[in-house]
Amino acid sequence: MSVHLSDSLLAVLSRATRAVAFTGAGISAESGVPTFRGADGLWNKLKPEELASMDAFMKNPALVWEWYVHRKTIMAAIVPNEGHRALVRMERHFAEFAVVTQNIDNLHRRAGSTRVMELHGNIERNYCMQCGKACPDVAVVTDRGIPTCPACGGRIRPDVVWFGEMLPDDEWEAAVRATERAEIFFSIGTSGVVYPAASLPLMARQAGAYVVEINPDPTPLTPRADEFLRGPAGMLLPAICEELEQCRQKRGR
Ligand code: BV8
Ligand code: ZN
Repeated sequence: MSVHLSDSLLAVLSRATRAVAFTGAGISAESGVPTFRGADGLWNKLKPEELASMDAFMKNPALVWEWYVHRKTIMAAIVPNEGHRALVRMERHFAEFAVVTQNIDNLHRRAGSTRVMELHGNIERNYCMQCGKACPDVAVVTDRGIPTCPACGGRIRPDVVWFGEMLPDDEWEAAVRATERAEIFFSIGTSGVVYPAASLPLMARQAGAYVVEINPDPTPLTPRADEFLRGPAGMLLPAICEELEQCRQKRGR
């Protein structure tokens, strides 16, 4: 499907060598993962502070595990969509290309993206809160209480970043480095309300990147982006890829 891209975006696509794709729950919506704040949003039914926080887990670990088991079940049943696959194609056309994601669904890696920074962790990983042991294949049977560590008996938790928790240093620092080097920065399917992740698009702009927002709805970033492409990522990202590949062919690269 052809999409009209502005001359300024085409000019940047034809010369940029370093790019970042910053993604939120919206890029996984077309795979069937409910977003957080949309009409079918997870948070609408469940409040983040009631579930995605250490307090919630200490207060009611079984409830929190029940929510994560529900989401693990959804995420195990879905596959990457055209938007994820377009980012894998895009990667080949830049000397430096990073996917910086807020998502914990592992869909970028499963699609084949090779440089993925997971700012908020990954639902497929769990670890022991006592000894830190990774417990990847923990069988969470919430009606028999919550899983405990085979090595020390400590409580096991999902390896995700809860509200009030610091982001993993290495992922965050790598994301900031890539953002500051980017010549083009795509902000894809995020409502831009969760910090510090939401500060990346503006950091990119300040560092001189051309910031392109892809979302069916405007967000707080929209007025400050260089370009707002209104629509679903699964349609817009493949169209951008087409243009990119044509630019590269014209330039014989
Ligand atoms: C931190 C993992 C430093 C878990 C998530 C008080 C105390 C402490 C901190 C704070 C505080 N007040 C504020 C903060 C900061 C807080 C924060 O930002 N709160 C917000 C809500 C105000 N941040 C933190 O706590 C962070 N840590 O600050 O540490 C610190 C430490 C101690 C004390 C002080 C400071 C940690 C934040 C990480 C939270 N964990 N996830 C889990 O998933 O279970 S956040 C969660 O929200 C997900 O990661 C999600 O990705 C993220 C952002 O949401 P979006 O991805 O944007 O999803 P959303 O549904 O909102 O939007 C979807 C968009 O897609 C929409 O715009 C929609 O239009 C669009 N869309 C829909 N369909 C499509 C589409 N787009 C394209 N195509 C489509 N087809
Ligand atoms: Zn342990």
